Amino acid sequence: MTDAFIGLGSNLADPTAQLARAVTELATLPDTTLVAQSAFYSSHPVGPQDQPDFVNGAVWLRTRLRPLQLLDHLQAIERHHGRERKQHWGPRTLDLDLLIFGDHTINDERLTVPHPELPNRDFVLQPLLDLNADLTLPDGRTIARLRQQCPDNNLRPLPPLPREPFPPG
Ligand code: A4P
Ligand code: MG
Repeated sequence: MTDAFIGLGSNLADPTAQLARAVTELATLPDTTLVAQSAFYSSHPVGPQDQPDFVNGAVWLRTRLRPLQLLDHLQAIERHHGRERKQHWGPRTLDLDLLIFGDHTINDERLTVPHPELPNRDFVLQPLLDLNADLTLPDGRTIARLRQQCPDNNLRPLPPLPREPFPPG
C-alpha cells in the first residue's frame, strides 16, 4: 500500500459541490481507502486572472494502484465532472493532481511526481499540512517549511460542509 496525496481544485459550476462529490468518488476507487480529507479553501487564481476564485482541498489516500493507474482514475473522474481542457491554468469544473505518491519520484511523459508546482502554491501546501503536519517530499524538504516560504494567494478556509441535513424549521 502506498500513501498518495491528491490536490483538488475547481472554479466553475458550484466548486464546493464539485470537490465534495470528487472526495466521495476518490474514496470509492478500487484497491484504495480514504485516510483523511482536508478543509476546503478559497484562493485567488494562479495564472490567467480573468477567471473566478478557486476552491481547493486535498485528500490522503492509501492505495494498491500503480501511479499511472491512479492517474487514469483521476482523469476519468475529471471527465465525469464535465472537465474540458481549453486553456492552460484556465477555469475548470474539476482538477485532480497527483501531488505525492509515497517516496516515489516520477518523470513520465504523462506524470510528474511530486507535482512540480507544489512548492509555489499555498492552496496545495496548506491542505497537505491539514492532512499530515510532518509530511516531507522524497528529497527531504518538509511541507511545513515550503508553506512558510511560498507566495500568498489570499487563502481563506471555507466553513465545514454540514454532514447531516439541517433540521427542518
Ligand atoms: N500531469 C503531469 N503530472 C501530473 C500530476 N502529478 N498530476 C499531466 C496530474 N496530472 C499530471 O493537465 C495536463 C497534463 O498534466 C495531464 O494530461 C497529465 O497527464 P491538465 O490539468 O489537463 O492541464 P493544465 O491545467 O493546463 O495544466 P496543469 O499543469 O495540470 O495545471 P495545474 O498545475 O493543475 O494548475 N489557481 C488556484 N488558486 N487554484 C488552483 O487549483 N489550478 C490551476 C491549474 C491554475 N491556477 C490555480 C489552480
Ligand atoms: Mg492538473
